[in-house]
Amino acid sequence: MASVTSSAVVIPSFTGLKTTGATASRVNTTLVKSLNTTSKISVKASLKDATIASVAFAASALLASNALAVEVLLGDEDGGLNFVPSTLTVPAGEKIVFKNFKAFPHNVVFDEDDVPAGVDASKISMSDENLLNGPGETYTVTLTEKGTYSFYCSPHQGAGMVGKITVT
Ligand SMILES: [Cu+2]
Repeated sequence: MASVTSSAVVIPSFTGLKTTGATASRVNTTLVKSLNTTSKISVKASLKDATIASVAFAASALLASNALAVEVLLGDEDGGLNFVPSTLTVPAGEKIVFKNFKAFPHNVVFDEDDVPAGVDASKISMSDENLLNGPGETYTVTLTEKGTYSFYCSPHQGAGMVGKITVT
């Protein structure tokens, strides 16, 4: 008795759903068709805008990175204990990003005896205990005083991991 009742309920509601579904999908198709025409145009337009915007963004990001940052790798391609480049010239105020590359841990310490007069080497250096341990870790410094700055990696100074920056 219970099963008869439930199937009697199910059949009409299924039919009803089917009818409604068919009608709805026909309406939907028409709607989608008419929407497609306009949405294609607007998608094209917005894609074009997005492309222009992303090109403009990429260009400004490139300009910004070129103008405001120089990268020095810690460790060379072959795992050698070197800064790459080890000698560089940067304009005053340009960001210098030291980036862990190979054979880490490394750090960046400026030689207190070989920085321009008035510059406190400890303020621009990492501490001896502070090491860059992971790949891609960075230490960023901005030098504003013109002159030459000697720097080294304290764990590898004895192995020749030293460099010189000229700020102009
Ligand atoms: Cu090192």
